[in-house]
Amino acid sequence: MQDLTPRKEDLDPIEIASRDEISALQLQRMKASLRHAYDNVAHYKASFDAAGVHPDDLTSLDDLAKFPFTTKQDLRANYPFGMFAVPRDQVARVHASSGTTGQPTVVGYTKNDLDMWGTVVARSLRASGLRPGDLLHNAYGYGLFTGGLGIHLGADKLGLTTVPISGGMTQRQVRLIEDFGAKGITVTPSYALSILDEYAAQGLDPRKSPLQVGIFGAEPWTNAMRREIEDAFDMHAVDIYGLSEVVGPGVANECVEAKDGLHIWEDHFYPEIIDPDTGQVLPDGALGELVFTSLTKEAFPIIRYRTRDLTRLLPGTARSMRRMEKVTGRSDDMIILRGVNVFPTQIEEQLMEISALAPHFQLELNRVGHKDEMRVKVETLPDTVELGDEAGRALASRVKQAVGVTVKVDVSGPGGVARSQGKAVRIVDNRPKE
Ligand code: DLL
Repeated sequence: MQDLTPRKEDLDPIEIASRDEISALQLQRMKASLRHAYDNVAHYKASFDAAGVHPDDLTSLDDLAKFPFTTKQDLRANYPFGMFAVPRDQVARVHASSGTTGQPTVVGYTKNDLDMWGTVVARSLRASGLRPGDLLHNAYGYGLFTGGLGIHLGADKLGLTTVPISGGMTQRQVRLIEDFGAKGITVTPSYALSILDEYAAQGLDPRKSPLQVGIFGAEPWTNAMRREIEDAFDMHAVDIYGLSEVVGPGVANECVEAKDGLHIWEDHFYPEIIDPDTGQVLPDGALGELVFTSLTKEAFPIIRYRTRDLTRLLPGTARSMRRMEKVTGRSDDMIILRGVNVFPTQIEEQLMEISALAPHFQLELNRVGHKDEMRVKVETLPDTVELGDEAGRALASRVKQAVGVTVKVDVSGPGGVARSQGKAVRIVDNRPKE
């Protein structure tokens, strides 16, 4: 793998500023953001008033803890444009979540917001090792999802050649990566695996592909998966994080030279970690739920938004800005199986240890009698079909050892597990609704 470390002089100065400078900027911006939300969004005025707090009460960053949280329910209750802080005709763009669990959540951006978003995505792509003039194959979905168009904004800003291929039509993905000579690929890690399969199907060696870096996010993935993908393509794999409610991709990104967690672009997004049960702010280093406050957004300021993503905050390394550890999972995706908490990433880690199994998996939950049962659906590789039973037993035993739950493993042949073209569906819950 080539050294893709960006040059120091190409970084935004704030990325390597002192902590004091970063905190001073954050405080000044946080005051303005709270004031903007309070003055222009009825929901924030009502929720601050109900909690007995006013933007003037914030004199230090720690004072943020006095302000109420914002949840997905608040956004739904204000569907579609009730959380906007500017008149609708100043909103240059809207995006929306898929809304699989009810009403979609709508978010909006002014022209300045789009400019800020482009800046943080450009910073993310540069941290990943891309430079002006490089060719980027952008396979995140274009549309209401923030992935495709968000990456596109940053790619334009950094001066890349962007191939806006979006998701799907996997044969064509491989063809264009090869024909155009893509240096970078932006895609979900699960869809990257489908592209990898397609290399094999076309008889091509992925290690000979022009790709030098993959920038993977929009769903949880493990360091074990990183090793698998890096080895398969002979390229770097870095993690990009974001969510629509905060901006989209580009809230945090790993640096290619360190790959030690994702630097949060703290000059625009202020992170906290809380205890998900009590709402108490936890010290850096503790595992809990990530909460974000936007510092510069105009159309859709967001104050103390509960992401439900579980991680911890760590000090800066390659950049001064704090890092978040790779996300363990969403609290909504936590399975409680006979009293034990299980995240799909824990199963992924064990699966990656078994060389006879492909990296694709799905978890199926069933109610059998009065008990819940989890079936792990996996598949063999083309040349390991006869090792399937043994590999399945090995996986069940590893999961029992490392995670502490008994699972059934269903091993099929190649192609047996449902593929994703975007975010993978890891859990199929067949249990009766209570
Ligand atoms: O997934 C934005 C995005 C697009 C991020 C492309 C990175 C790349 P949403 O659809 O609103 O936005 O989903 C946000 O996805 O709260 C996490 O649960 C999950 N997620 C996003 N990035 C990561 C990541 C986009 N790197 C939700 N690791 C978030 C783990 C991630 N989970």
